[in-house]
Amino acid sequence: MEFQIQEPILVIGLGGAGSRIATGIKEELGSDSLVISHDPKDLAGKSSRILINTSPIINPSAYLIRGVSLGAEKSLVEKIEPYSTVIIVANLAGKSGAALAPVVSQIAQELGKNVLSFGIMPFKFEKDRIFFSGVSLKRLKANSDCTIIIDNDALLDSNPDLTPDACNVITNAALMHVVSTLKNSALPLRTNILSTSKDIPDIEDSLRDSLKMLYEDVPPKNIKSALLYVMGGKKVPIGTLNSMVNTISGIFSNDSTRVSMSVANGEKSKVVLLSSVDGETRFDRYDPLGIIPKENTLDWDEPEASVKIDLELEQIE
Ligand SMILES: Nc1nc2c(ncn2[C@@H]2O[C@H](COP(=O)(O)OP(=O)(O)OP(=O)(O)O)[C@@H](O)[C@H]2O)c(=O)[nH]1
Ligand SMILES: [Mg+2]
Repeated sequence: MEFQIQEPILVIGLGGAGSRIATGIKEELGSDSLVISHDPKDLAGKSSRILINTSPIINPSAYLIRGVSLGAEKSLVEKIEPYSTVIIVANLAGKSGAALAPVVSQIAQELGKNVLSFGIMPFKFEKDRIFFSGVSLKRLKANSDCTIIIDNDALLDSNPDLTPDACNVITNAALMHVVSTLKNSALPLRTNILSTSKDIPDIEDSLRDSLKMLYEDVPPKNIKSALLYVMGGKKVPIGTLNSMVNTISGIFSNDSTRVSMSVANGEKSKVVLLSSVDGETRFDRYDPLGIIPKENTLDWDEPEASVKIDLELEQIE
């Protein structure tokens, strides 16, 4: 089964990075967009937006942002209703994105939309975000037909010399590349991991680095299919392209693993690998209670949130 993209499409950006990337996707696909954040700066200049207003608190917790967003459900439903496909771009490494992704994806799913989501995972050193982003990803996955995970940390792990900013440039470009081919190539349903390399002249080295990044997140036996995008591939000899497909097929060595290739034009040559996975990934370990199956979790239906209540109680010392 493949993910179906049906027009009209709404691209929803959550948080600062989510809003920026969503605007890029909207331009690429010629679709509509909606940006949602608790920070007015993220929404500046955007025509369709929802501000999650936590005032007077200016440094709200992610749970509070989520709690306040529940009050915006009606306007969210109104905005999403007219579309067939919803593409959610959530920066799960940020507060707004991780807080809002479960809420927005749940509404889209309940309205019966085709939901494609992109989730950006934090760097390892962002320790305070790991747990929350893990739980948020689990819910985003459950509410989406297809989820594409971009793991900042895996890229940094396999390229320790990169700065966080350089990592963002690389992963955002890889994400945009997948988006630009959405209309021509099929996406498998389920969870996919996006991996790539930094700019290196040799395309086979780029493939090796992309695989290294992928292995940070998932054991090879859990990889069910792989789509290999070769940017600048029209300048690469056919023999090299062929041997790259053989290399990947050999590594996954599971007869049922499908490998396909899409060659794109481009100045620099580089590999972007989109692998669909089944079973455990590194992100399941971000939430220590994640091993408990859903049916044994009593309060799964509603994501945890805190609400803003101004109790008129005297402070008792
Ligand atoms: N891949 C990628 N990750 C990003 C990008 N921008 C931010 N991040 C990640 O998100 C983390 C938080 O960055 P912020 O700029 O605060 O992101 P934000 O979306 O505004 O998040 P909040 O303000 O917390 O809602 C960074 O440390 C990175 O891990 C981006 O453009 N690409
Ligand atoms: Mg921000």
